[in-house]
Amino acid sequence: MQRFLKSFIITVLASSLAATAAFAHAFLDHATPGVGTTVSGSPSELTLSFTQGVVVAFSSVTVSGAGGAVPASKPVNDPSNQQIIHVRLGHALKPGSYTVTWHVLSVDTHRTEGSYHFTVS
Ligand SMILES: [Cu+2]
Repeated sequence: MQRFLKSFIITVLASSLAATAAFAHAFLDHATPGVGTTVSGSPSELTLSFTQGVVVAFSSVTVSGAGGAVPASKPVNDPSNQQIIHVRLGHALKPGSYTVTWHVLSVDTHRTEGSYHFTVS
C-alpha cells in the first residue's frame, strides 16, 4: 500500500510539473515605466520583466506614440537576470501616451507577444 501511495504521489507530482512547464511561457510580469502608469518626464529606457528567461536575439520591443514609432535599441538582457530586458530610447519622449509592443522568444522556445501603454506627463 505504501509503495502504491508513493508511486501515485510521484505520478501526480510529475504531471503537475509537466503542466506547469507547458504553460510557463514568457509573459510580461511588470515593466518600468509601469503598465498603465503616468510618469513625469521622459524615461531614457524601458525595462520589461518577464515570467521566464527571454532570448533577446529573437525578441523585439517597439514603442510608438502620437508622433509615430520611437527609435529604440534592440532589447538586451539584464546582466543579472535573463527574465529582464532593457530597451534604450533613441530620444526623449514628448508628453503623451505611448504603446509598447513586445514579441519575445522564451528559453523554452515558445513565442509570446503583448502590448501595454504608459503616459509621459
Ligand atoms: Cu512556454
